[in-house]
Amino acid sequence: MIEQVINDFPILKQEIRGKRLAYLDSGATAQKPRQVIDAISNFYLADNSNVHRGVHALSERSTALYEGVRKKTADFINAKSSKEIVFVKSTTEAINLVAQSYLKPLLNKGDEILISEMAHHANIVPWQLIAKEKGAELKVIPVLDCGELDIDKAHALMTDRTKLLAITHVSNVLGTINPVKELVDMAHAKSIPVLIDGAQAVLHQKVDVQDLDCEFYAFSSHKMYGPTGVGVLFGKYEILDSMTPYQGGGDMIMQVSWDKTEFQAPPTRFEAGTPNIAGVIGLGAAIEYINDLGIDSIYQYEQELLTYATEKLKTIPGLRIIGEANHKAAVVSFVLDGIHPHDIATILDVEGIAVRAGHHCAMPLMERFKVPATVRASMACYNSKEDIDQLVAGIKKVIEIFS
Ligand code: 7TS
Repeated sequence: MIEQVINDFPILKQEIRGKRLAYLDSGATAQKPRQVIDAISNFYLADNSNVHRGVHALSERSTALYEGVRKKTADFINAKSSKEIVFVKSTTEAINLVAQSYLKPLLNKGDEILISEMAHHANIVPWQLIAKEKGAELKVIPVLDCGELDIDKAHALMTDRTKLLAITHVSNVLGTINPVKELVDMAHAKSIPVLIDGAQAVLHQKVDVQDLDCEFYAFSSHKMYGPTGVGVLFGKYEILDSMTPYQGGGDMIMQVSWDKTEFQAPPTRFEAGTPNIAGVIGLGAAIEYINDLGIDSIYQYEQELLTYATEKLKTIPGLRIIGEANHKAAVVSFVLDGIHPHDIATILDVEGIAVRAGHHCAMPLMERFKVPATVRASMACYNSKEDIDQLVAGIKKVIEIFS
């Protein structure tokens, strides 16, 4: 796979500080293949116009392209209909939309929102905001030492006061792939709706929202080889149709008078104002790119890299991997005895290696593992064993410098 793929990512061919670039920070944002960059620039060169507005040819063309990506996105996650796909700016915005338009109106004093200890802040803070406003409470599913969710505790924490389970599909820190289908079934048995944060899942493995049967699924284009500024909220149509928008403006209305406003049907109801049209076109190209490579091949390839990286890293004395779940995506977080993660990342950078060091927007999880931060190497389809070897050599250099 790698020989074919690497040529599609011109950015990866540069040197950083005179060293070969090993980009191991796809968890923060993935690089974009030429196909995505070309789709965006071709849109501006040939098709640019606002959508859903004009009757002129360019507007019809851009509307068709934009709506075409909605269909492509629906097919990508096997949604029943493209009407279940809302374009937003990010996973963060998708979760805020559900918090404000779906859950807040349903929430009463004493109600509970169930999240997990491995949640990204994007799947914590929107719930905290509405819980505070409505006198509701956040309940947290604990993470076991191995980095897996405590499923028994999850079960016990689902009560008749639980109004939503908001769960991470793949942890951006631990790499854990959670048993989301099992959790959805468990929640549904107690009539609890489920939102899945799929920001770190969609680029690594096949997602089928009909099979999962979740009420909502959120993800970001930029983590799956698409541009920044576009996110997707999948919602079951009947639920989207029951929701009142929390942002108003152009395009989302049927009729506006001084007395009242009638809204469009979903998904338009939730897309106030001019959307990120070129970004959505780019997302369409990213989906095509993934489909062409084959998501199952990507999964297999990345699993090989993960195994290779884990084995190599484990041979380094003083290195501790945080997150050793049985079922993991290609993400490895680690700490080194006596060396701060920021120092590690700074020295690795000098060696041409891009990793993220910090709390990864998961501060409660850092507290859980009693570390201030971790170093995270996150992989994608364009990485190779050479990148891992470079990382391992870089870490050995760090240890040498600090010894
Ligand atoms: N959920 C998870 C699991 C994430 O990893 C991220 C971003 C988000 C939500 C938010 O996505 P956004 O596109 O709205 O920002 N995670 C990371 C990361 O791990 N490093 O940088 C961003």
